[in-house]
Amino acid sequence: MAGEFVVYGERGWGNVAVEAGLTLIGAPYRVVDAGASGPERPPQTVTAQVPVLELPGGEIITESAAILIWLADAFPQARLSPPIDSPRRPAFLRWMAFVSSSIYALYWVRDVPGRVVDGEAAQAQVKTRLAERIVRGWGLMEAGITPGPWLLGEDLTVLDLYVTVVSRWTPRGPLHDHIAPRIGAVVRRVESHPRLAALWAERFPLGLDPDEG
Ligand SMILES: N[C@@H](CCC(=O)N[C@@H](CS)C(=O)NCC(=O)O)C(=O)O
Repeated sequence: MAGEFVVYGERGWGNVAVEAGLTLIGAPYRVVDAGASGPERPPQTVTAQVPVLELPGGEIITESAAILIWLADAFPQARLSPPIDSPRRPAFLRWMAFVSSSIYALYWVRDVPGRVVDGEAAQAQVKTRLAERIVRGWGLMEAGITPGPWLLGEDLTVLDLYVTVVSRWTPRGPLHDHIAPRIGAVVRRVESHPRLAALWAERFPLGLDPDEG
């Protein structure tokens, strides 16, 4: 596919997984700052959230999991997803959807509990409960996969990129060391991937902990 992609997003937010995918694919792209401090979010989206990927032809894709799956399928030579007839395809789709719906989606409330409840005490409780739920989600995934070097075995996929970004949000340290150590080991491998090191340093350095994301 010729032409440039445009990624709308912010440092440390879910769009960094999309940037990682495009980097491994080797496709040309530019990033538009559409985060808290950036200019307006792309008006084409329903939720006004990022990531948003604009294709070279101008079409828009939203939803991080959909974007990553589409990219992997559109560039099969990059081998970033198990092919449709692979025995690993069901697990790939299952965990991509799980990370999106059972973990990532919770941050919309966890980061700003005032979106759903009033009062300091209630908001603190919602924050705690959702943190527990997020931890439980990672625990379920840890128990449900048998990683090789990468989460689905021998080949790195966009699931590894997605999990690396989403699992870096709270509670990163305990999560990677204790709650989901096998996932943590894969995340460290993704973080030190030679073709991604520069991206992580610039777009999601360790120590950057966007409370929203
Ligand atoms: N379901 C969406 C969630 C996207 C999302 O929560 N994005 C965050 C950044 S990581 C965002 O835009 N936050 C700002 C807001 O919700 O206003 C997806 O998977 O792409």
